[in-house]
Amino acid sequence: MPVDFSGTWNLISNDNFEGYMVALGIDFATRKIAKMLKPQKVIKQDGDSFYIHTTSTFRDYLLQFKIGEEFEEDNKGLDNRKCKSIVTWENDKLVCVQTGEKKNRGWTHWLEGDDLHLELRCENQVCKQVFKRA
Ligand code: VLP
Repeated sequence: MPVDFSGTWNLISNDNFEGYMVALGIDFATRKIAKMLKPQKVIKQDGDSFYIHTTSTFRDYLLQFKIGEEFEEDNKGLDNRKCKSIVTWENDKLVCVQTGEKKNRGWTHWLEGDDLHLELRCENQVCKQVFKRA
């Protein structure tokens, strides 16, 4: 039985989001707004199919994928760069590699106790987010 990430999750900490956004080329004004946000994630996991909806008062981002199937990701409302993404299991961690213009881009989700963790990577920057169940 794989880990089940399903649920509604609220952000409680966000380490080096600024560095991650700078690496993505997000402009100053957008970064100022974005770093004040407390996004919520709604995750639906059904076998190999995932729905991850990140919502905030400013912008939303919906990602749907199947494990092991590469897809085109548009990052609309984020940095708007297109990339080829693939998500796989590495033990109990969900690992996404986002291949495109930015080197070393991707993210990893895992559960630790009752918390949802997310590491966001771009170039030499790592942002670490923690969410609690709503
Ligand atoms: C862009 C960078 C903030 C900042 C401007 C807009 C959506 C894993 C993965 C699923 C993400 C979240 C990406 C955050 C990048 C912000 C708007 C913030 C709310 O999550 O769960 O896509 O990549």
